Amino acid sequence: MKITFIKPNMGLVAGRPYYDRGRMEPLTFAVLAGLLPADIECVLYDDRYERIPYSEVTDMVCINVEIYTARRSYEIADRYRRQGVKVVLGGFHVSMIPDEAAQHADCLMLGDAEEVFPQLVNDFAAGRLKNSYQGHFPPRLDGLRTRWDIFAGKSYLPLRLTQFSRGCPNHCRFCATGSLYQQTHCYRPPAEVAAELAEQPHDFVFFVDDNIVAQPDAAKELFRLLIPQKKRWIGQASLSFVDDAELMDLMKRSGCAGLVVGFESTSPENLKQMGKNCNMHLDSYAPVIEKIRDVGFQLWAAFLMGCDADDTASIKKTVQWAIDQKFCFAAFNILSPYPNTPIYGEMLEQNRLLYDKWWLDERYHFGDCVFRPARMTPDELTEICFWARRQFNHPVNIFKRAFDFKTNAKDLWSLATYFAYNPLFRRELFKKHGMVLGYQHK
Ligand code: B12
Ligand code: SF4
Repeated sequence: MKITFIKPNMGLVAGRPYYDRGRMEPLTFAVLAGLLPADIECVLYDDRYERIPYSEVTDMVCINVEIYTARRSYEIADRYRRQGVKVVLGGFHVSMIPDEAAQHADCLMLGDAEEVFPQLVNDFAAGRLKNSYQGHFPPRLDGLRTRWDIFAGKSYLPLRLTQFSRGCPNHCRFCATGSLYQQTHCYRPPAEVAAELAEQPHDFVFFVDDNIVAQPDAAKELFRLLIPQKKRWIGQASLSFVDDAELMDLMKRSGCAGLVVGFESTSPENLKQMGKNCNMHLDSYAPVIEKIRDVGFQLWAAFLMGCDADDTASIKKTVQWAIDQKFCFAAFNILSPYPNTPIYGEMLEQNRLLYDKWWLDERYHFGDCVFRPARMTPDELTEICFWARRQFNHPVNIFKRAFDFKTNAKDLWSLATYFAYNPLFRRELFKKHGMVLGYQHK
C-alpha cells in the first residue's frame, strides 16, 4: 500500500504560489509514518515548494490542515477525490471545526493520531474506512519511532524538529492548543527522546512543544540527558521557568540557545482579555527578561496585537519596547480569532467578526484584521501591525538589536545565527503580506 502525505502551502502572492524560504521539515508526517509498519510505502510532497504529482498512483492521501492552509488543503483534497483517491484530513483545524473539513474528506482524523492511525490504515486496507477517528488524549507517547527519513532529498532549514511533550497547562483564550488540549499536558519518556536525538547527525534541534517546561521535573530529566550530547536547541516556553534556577541552569547546560516566548502584550487589561494567566502575575517583564539575558538565551518574542486596550499609540510603544529589549526576533501577530476558541465565541457574540469564515474568504489577505477592534478601525489595525513588523525588522533596528553582548552577540555562533535569520525573516514578512489564501479564485 502507498500513502501520500501532503503539507499544503498557504496561498498566492501576486498570482503565484508563495514559497517560504524559511520553511522547516513538517514533523507531523515523520511522526505519522513512524506509526505504520515498514512495508507501507510513505511519500511526502511539500506543496510549500514542490508541485503535487496528482497523476502519480497512490492508495490514500493524508493532508495536514491548519487554519491558514485550510483553503488550499480543501482544493487539493477535492482534486484527489475527483480522481477517485481516498483523502484523510487531520490536524488542528480539522479537530477544531470538523463539520467544515468533512465536506472535503473521506475520513477525518480528530485529535492525536498515535493510537488510532494504524487502525485507520488497517480499516482502509480492509475496505471499511470510517468517516472519522477520534484520537485519545493524552495519547500514549512511549515507543514512538520518528521517521525523519521521509524528508530525504527535501529542502528545509538545517535544523532537526522533534517533540518532547504535547499540550499546555494554560488556556489562553485565543490559542488553539489551549482549546484543544483543555489544560492537559503529557510527554514522551525523556530517555527515548534523548536516545533518538543522539542518533541524529544534526547539532541544532527545534523542540516544537507548545511549552517545553510545562512539567519542570520531566523537562529537567530530559535536559540532564541532553547535556553530554553537546547539541544546541531552541524551543517554546511560558515564562514560568524563570522562577526555577535549577531548571534554567539545566536548560543552559543542555544547549538551550533560544526560546520562543509569548509576551503577547504589556497591558494588564489585554492580558486579562487574552486569559494569559501565566503572564498576569508579573508586575513587569523587566526582571524576567534580565534573568533570561543573564543565562544568554536569545528570545523570539511573540506579541498579539488588537485586543481591546490596544490603539495605534500603544502598539507603537510596544514595538519600541521590543526593539529596546534587543529581542533576537519578534512576531507581531494580529489577533485572528480561530474557530472554537473562547475569543472567537466572544467576537461572534458581540457581532464583531467581519467575515463568516475569514480563513476561507476570497476577500481576506494574510495580515488583514478580521474583526472590529475596540479603539481602531480594522484598516488601522492591519496597517499598524504591518508597520510594527517593518519597524522591528528595519535594517537599522536589526543592526541596533544585534549588539546585546549577553545574548545576540555573546559569541560568534549567536551573532552568525542572528545575522543569518533576521534578513531572511524580514524578506519573508514582506513577501507574504497581502497573500490570498488558496490557489483557486474567481
Ligand atoms: C512548529 C510550529 C510551527 C513552525 C512550523 C514548523 C514546520 N514544520 O513547518 C513555525 C514556527 C514556522 C510555525 C508557523 C506558523 N504557525 Co505553527 N505551529 C507549530 C506547532 C507549535 C507545532 C507543530 C508540530 O510540528 N507538531 C507536532 C506534530 C507531531 O503534531 P501535530 O501537527 O499536531 O500532528 C498530530 C495530530 O494533530 C495528527 N495529525 C496532524 N495532521 C494530520 C493529518 C492526518 C491525515 C492525520 C491522519 C493525522 C494528523 O497527527 C499528529 C500525531 O498525533 C503547532 C502547535 C502544535 N501543538 O502542534 C503550531 C500551530 C500549528 N501553528 C499555528 C499557526 C497559526 C502558525 C502561523 C500561521 C503563525 C503566524 N501567525 O504566522 C505560521 C504559519 C504556518 C504555515 N502553515 O505556514 C496554529 C494553527 C492554528 C489552527 N487552528 O490551525 C498552531 C496550532 C499554534 C496554535 N496553538 O495556535 N508553526
Ligand atoms: S501558554 Fe502558549 S501554548 Fe499554552 S495556552 Fe497559552 S498561548 Fe497556548
